[in-house]
Amino acid sequence: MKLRLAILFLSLMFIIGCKEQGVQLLSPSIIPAPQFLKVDARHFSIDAATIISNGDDFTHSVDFLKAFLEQGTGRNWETNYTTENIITFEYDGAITSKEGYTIEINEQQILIKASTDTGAFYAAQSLIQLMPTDFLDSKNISEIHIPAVTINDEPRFKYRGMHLDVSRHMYDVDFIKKYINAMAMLKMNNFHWHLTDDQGWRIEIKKYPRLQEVAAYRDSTLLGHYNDTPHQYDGKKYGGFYTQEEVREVIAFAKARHINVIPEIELPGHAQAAIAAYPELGCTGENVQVAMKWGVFEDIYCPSEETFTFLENVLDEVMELFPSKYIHIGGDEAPKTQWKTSAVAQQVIKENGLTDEYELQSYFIQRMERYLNSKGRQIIGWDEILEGGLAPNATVMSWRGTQGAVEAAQAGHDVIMTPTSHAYFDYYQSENDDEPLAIGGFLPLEKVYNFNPIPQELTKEESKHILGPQGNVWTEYMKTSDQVEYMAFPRMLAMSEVAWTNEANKDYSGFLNRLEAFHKRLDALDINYANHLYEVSGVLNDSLAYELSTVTLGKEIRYTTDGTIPVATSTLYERAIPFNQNLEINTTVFKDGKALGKMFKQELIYHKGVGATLTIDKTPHSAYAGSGATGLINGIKGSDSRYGDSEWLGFWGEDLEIEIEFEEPILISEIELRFYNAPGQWIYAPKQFSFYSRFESGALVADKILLKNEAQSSLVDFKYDFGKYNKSNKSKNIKFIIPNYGFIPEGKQGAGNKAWTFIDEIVIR
Ligand code: TNX
Repeated sequence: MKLRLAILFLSLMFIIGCKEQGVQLLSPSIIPAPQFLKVDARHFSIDAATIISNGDDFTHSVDFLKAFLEQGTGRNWETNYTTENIITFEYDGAITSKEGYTIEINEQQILIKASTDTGAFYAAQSLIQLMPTDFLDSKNISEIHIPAVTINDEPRFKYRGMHLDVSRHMYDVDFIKKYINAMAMLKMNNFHWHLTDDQGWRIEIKKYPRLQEVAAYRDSTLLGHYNDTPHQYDGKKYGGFYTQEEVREVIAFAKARHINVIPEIELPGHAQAAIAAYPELGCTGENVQVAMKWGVFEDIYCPSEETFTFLENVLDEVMELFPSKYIHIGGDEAPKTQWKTSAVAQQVIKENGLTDEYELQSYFIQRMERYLNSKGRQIIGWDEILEGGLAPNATVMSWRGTQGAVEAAQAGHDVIMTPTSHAYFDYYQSENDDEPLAIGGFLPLEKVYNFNPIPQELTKEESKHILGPQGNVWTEYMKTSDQVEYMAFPRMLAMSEVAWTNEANKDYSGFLNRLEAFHKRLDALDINYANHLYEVSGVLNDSLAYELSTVTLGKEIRYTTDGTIPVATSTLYERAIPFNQNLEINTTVFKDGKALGKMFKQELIYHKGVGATLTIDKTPHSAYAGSGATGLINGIKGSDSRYGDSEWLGFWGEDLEIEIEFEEPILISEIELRFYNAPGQWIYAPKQFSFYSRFESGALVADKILLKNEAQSSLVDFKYDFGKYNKSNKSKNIKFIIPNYGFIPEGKQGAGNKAWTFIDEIVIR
């Protein structure tokens, strides 16, 4: 399909001003945004006589739309051909994109063209989004007015995925269908079903009944967060599995919505549940339990012939059920400790001339790949499958950043982009303290939206290997489907636009205004989405004034600085608030005199470092760059519970030198340093740091300070008395040398990897 220069008339206003004979038209709020959309003032009205063409080529999409219309209008819809008052589906071979379509609406008809049923289906989805949001709720609609639009559309990426982990927590088949239905609405086409993990095996495999009897259940589940120690458990048996019948039902449901279901059967790691059922699959032969807490476990499959036979048999049943070309075999987070001491593993290493356990992992994956390839399937694996040599035909799912993606694409492998920095919907989406407990991290909607799945390092040719992005929903902290919805929406909407809409046609503020309108649609679908649209965010500008903003149009921001709760008559925010003393700002979004969102509170500490010059000898990791180096002396402390917010800076494995130069020499009495500490997320406060300070007198003072790192809390907030170095001498500068914690010790999450250092406000008093 030839796309003309895309001019997106993406609604700045929710309601188009045009009132035609009393007809109020909604401005289109389609998500993901079509590549080309033009609206004119006319409209088409669906009334009691409107019919639908039987569109021989697209019976399935026609039926889908018909069912929707019948449900909404409460009448039977006839199919026929005429030229007026009709919704017509037409085959158009000139539309070369297999998923592309066009919609042309005028007073007489709605004309949909596509060259495949998939294209016609996406057209139907767009058309549904042009109908009133409460369509399905309001029977007795005598006339439905649809704006006269022209849409030319096709996706940017051919892979548009959502993942769901059903091992850590499990959800009923109805919910899985609801999730798939929402994906289809957003034109996503791959559902990655994470079916097995340490905490539970969730797919019926008839040949191995102990997978159902043992591996599907754990005796107890961790309470609270993994970082809360000592660990406590609920003492309740938890589990279940999807029968093959149910799996078939889900696949058929997805297929009818043009969604492919990719099963994931994890190997060689994340296999503790299977080993609990069949200890002979492990390397120690010892009995283990299905895991009751989260993380990475030592018990992995032993590379014995018995294991390979088991896995091949399991995959035979899986392939019987899933028509998907891709089968995901995991490959992530497989500790090699047990292989090092296992005679069987060492024998396989020797017999196959492998150099170490990493090559053994690669041997393991390649062997599984050969098996699946021989049955006409392709494997997908997490980016660890690059270690020790990539399986020849594997597609890589890049999650630990984008380096794996670059490496794989350059080696000619296909890649799916799911980096933790932009695609992990189990991370917090807001800095509010009352968010439901989550694994950690911080991934606000805007960051998802601004994700560009093509890594900069790739050439145009190499970037053809990037199949597309995927949002991942790991469910350690999502006990219910309501929670899954809260974490997945609206970030799934943002990801759908990342996957579908070309970069040039994306626009975050336009998206937010469409999202605001879309809330009603989500309400109608009974989806428990998170709403952070009516919040205030603040930033300190270069002239040391604090700027407030909110993301949707047509709202007022009101605030107080005396500790009281803002009301409709509090100060209206019009210009940045000067920061020349300690400030406590309380602020809320209002519309028509009513508070919409919750109150946002920000404390600003006017300390002696504010306004000084700060340099760091390293650049923070791009995923955790906060508000840059000056953010360390902007008077704003980072969140005590979200290290990925706009204040914390994250550095991976690097030693740091941070220097603060004061405009005028100052007398320092106390210094406060803050480090984040979250061993579960590989983040460790340093064990020590040193500082140097040059006095006005020319003298230099230096000292080394040991930090107690036994902190059980997420924060190492350290204050020290600087006055003892310096009773009356003013400092011209101060320099901190902060060595990284080093390698993560055995027995901890991420053992053997470099630790992260997270630092935020350096408060100088
Ligand atoms: C890492 S992503 C994992 C999962 C966890 C997730 C939590 C990946 C391949 N492995 O097992 O659930 O982090 O964010």
